Parts: sequence; C-alpha cells; structure tokens
Amino acid sequence: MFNRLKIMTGRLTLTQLVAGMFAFGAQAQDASPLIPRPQLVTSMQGSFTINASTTIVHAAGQQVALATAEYLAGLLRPSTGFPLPVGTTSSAAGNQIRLELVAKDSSLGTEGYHLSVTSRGVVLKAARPAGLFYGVQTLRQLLPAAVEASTPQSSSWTIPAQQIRDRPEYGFRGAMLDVARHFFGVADVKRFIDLIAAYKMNILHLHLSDDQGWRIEIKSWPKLTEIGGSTQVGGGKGGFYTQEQYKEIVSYAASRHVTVIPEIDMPGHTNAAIVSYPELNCRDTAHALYTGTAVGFTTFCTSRPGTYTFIDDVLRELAAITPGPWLHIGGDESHVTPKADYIQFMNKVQPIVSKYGKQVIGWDEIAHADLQKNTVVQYWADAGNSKMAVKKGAKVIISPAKKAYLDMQYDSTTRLGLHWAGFVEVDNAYEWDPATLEQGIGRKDILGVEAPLWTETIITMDDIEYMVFPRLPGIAEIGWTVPALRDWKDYRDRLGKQSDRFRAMGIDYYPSPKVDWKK
Ligand code: IFG
Repeated sequence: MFNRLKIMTGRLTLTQLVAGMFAFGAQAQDASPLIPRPQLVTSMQGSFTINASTTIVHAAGQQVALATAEYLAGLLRPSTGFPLPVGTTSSAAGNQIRLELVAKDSSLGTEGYHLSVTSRGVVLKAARPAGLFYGVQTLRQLLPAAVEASTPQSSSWTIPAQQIRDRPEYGFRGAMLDVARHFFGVADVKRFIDLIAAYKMNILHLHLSDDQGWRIEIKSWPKLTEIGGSTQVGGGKGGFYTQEQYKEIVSYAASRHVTVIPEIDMPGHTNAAIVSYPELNCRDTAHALYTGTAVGFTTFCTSRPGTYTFIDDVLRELAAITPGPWLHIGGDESHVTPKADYIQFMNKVQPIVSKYGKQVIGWDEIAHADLQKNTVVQYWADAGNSKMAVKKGAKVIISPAKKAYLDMQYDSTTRLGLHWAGFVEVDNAYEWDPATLEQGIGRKDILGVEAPLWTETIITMDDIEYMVFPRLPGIAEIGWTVPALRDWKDYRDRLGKQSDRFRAMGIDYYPSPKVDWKK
C-alpha cells in the first residue's frame, strides 16, 4: 500500500495524500473497469443519474470549456435520448454535469483532471482543456456501454459516487497509421482518431510516403500524388490526401486533443517519389510503380543538390499545414544508402526541418547522424541505436516492434499481419515498462510511447480494428498509468469488461483467448 501511495505522492500534494490515505481503504475494486487506470479513485456513498432534466454547464466566461461540453453532449444525446442542453451558470444547481477550468491547480498538469460524482451531480475540473477532454473519456467509461450507441437505449444512466484524481505518466501517447502501403480515406482516419482518443492517446503519426505510395499533395511537385499516389500494395488504386483534406484531418484531430505527426520517409522507402521524379535517384533511371512488400531497395541520391531542393519544398509545404511541433523524416531501412552518405544526408535534412520551425523525429537508425539538440529518436528495432541516441542527448519514443507493433500477428493463426518481430498477444503487448525495457534508456530519456500499425496486410477499417483492438488500450494504459498501478491480472479483468463497450462502438476486435471477455 505504501509503495503505491509513495508512487502516487510523486504527483499529489500532502493534503491529497492524507485524503487519499483515508480514502484508500475505501477504494473499491474499480466498480467501473476504467482503461487507462486512473491515478486515484475514491468510492463514495450514493450515485448520480443522468436524466431528461440534466444540463451540461461550464463556468461563465470559460468559452474554451464550451467545446468539451458540446463534445460531451454529442456523445450522450444519441444514446440517452435526453436533450442535455449546454449552458453556462454560476449556480451550483442540482442535476448538472459541470465542466470547470481551474488554471491555478498545477498539481493536475496540462492533461490531468479531477472528477467528482456525488448524488447532486458531476463536477469535472482541469487546469487545461485537454484535462477536461480526458475527464470526459473517463466519465464516458463510468456510464453503461450502451452510452456508445447511436440510437436511444433504455438504460439507467447511473454513475456510482466517487472522486477521481488523474494525470498521465507520459505526455506523448501515440499510435501510427501507415497510409502508404494501403491508403485509408479521411473518414477512416477520423474513426482511428476517435478510437485512440477514447483511450486518452494524444498523438497520431501518419506514415504518408513509402515505396508503394505517396499520400500527401505537394503543390510544387504534383506528380508525387498523380503518379506516386496512384497505387498501393496489391495493385489497388491507392489514393492521397489533398492539402485541404490533410488540414481537415489535422483539425479533427485537434478537436480530440490529438497532435498529427506527418512522416515523409527518407532516404530509403522512396520508390513512389522516384517513380514520380526519376532525377531523385542517382542513376536517373525511371523506377516502376511498386506494389509488393519488400523493403530497403531504394534511396534518394544523397550527393545531388536537387535532392535537397526537393526535400526543402516538401518539408516547407508540409510544415505550413502541420500545427504540431514535429515532422518525422523516417530514416529506416536505408539498406542501399552507404552509411557515410546516410549520415551526411541526415545532417543536411535536419536543419531543413528546423528552418521551418519544426522538431525532427527519425527512426532509430538516425542515431548514427549528428543529432540536432531537439531531434527525437523513435526506437523500433535496434536498442543499440536508441542507446546511442540517449548518449547523444536525444529523447526517445518507445515503440518496440516486439511489444508495440500492431501489425504483428497475435499468434500463428492470425489471418492478418506479419511476425518478423514475433507473435504479440494481448499480454505481451501489455506486460512491459518503457522505463525498464532496455538498459541505458531510462525514464528521463523517454518522451513517450507509440503503437505503429503497418498496413502491408491491412486493407479495410475492420482489418485495422482487428489488429488495433484489444492491444491499443494496453499501450494507452502504459502511456498514461504509473507502473505501480499496472499489473496484467488487474488489467485483463478490466479489459474483459470493456468488450460490451467495443461492441457498442462497432469495433471489430480480436477476442483474444488470454482474456475472459464479458458476454
Ligand atoms: N519495418 C519497416 C516498416 C514496415 C514494418 C512491418 C519500420 C520502422 C517493418 N520499418 O518498422 O516499413 O515494413 O512490420
């Protein structure tokens, strides 16, 4: 007990600690199987029921809370059938769900929240709008799964009285969608954003270019999409996002407090670009469109000045439509780029990203280059590279293929996915701690965690959901919940109780035999 409290006190004031100690004993088994597990849940007597006269209110003058209030109303109205008007009020009148920004409560950080449910109503407080949004995700899970339905359900919308204080362990909690191997349209990407945001993830890494496809309009180099976007793995018609569509994705993500990180992979994984503009490879030979799944057979011409003019144009246009702080320049599997050329290339490209006001992220091979001071290295396969990055002072994103690659088959019978990094069942994907996974990469070196979904074998949204669920909620919990509050037996129980929620959300999840799925 004290160990847990010690862990928690790292984030709590003494008052909260004392309150927590008295409440700790009262902490029932999470009556609601919340994922990610909150930092401190204190059960109380009584309950609150949402009904036809419930209102959703935000403190007058806090217009930024309005967006979250409207979002909450949008979640609850279809399934409850209640009007749930949104308004402002200074009174503490009953039967309210009240959202309040308390900017001075620094103990909550930028994403924490305090949720109080009593018989009189719900009060959700946060220091920043993101905290309100994450409190709403918790409130959503405190209600019966029927709340996720899109038509009115006859259910009692009752929440047991409780106090929840919560904030994330890592500020970078992400998922990656590879839209290059197989293209996914705006609607699918928006659904993907909704699904990751429901588990408090706040990063969407879009893998926008590869050998099989270029997926983002670049106005100064139009053939990248005209030619490079015209196909995909298996020879299908491919596709791409116009810059307007990309901006639509970015703003939708922002409304769910998700930051988009676009990736243009280079110098390898570049066949689609080279097909479009043969001068990008040193031999000027026109490559053919590629619809297979091999890797490591292409490279930009790193010695040619025109290559860097091209990259400058691409990164300038991409930075201009990307509000987030990062541009991902890939750097993985450049098997036909001589190492010295690769290093020189990365040393030339990083300053281009900085010129446009963004920070670099690269796959772990980039650690061989001279890293700029805020370049971030994404650990995927080579722990040695990632340790080298740490020694050079870089922060690391932890997304190990052997734990977090959502395209890995669950087992040898999984009809989708690959297994070059091994089979990754739900327990493998959960039972690890980023801060102790690799010697030489400690808690202070880690920016956060990310779960990539590569789509060589993934064609539809159902395929995405089958591979992403139920492993993604576990990665989300690893990113959000302190290690002392995480153990597989407890998590497995909570996950099993989420299945009615998955079904209500229409998620085509893999019913892993490792979990006792609530019927
Ligand atoms: N490695 C490649 C991906 C993809 C993946 C499939 C990285 C960084 C294998 N690079 O993962 O392009 O092919 O599991």
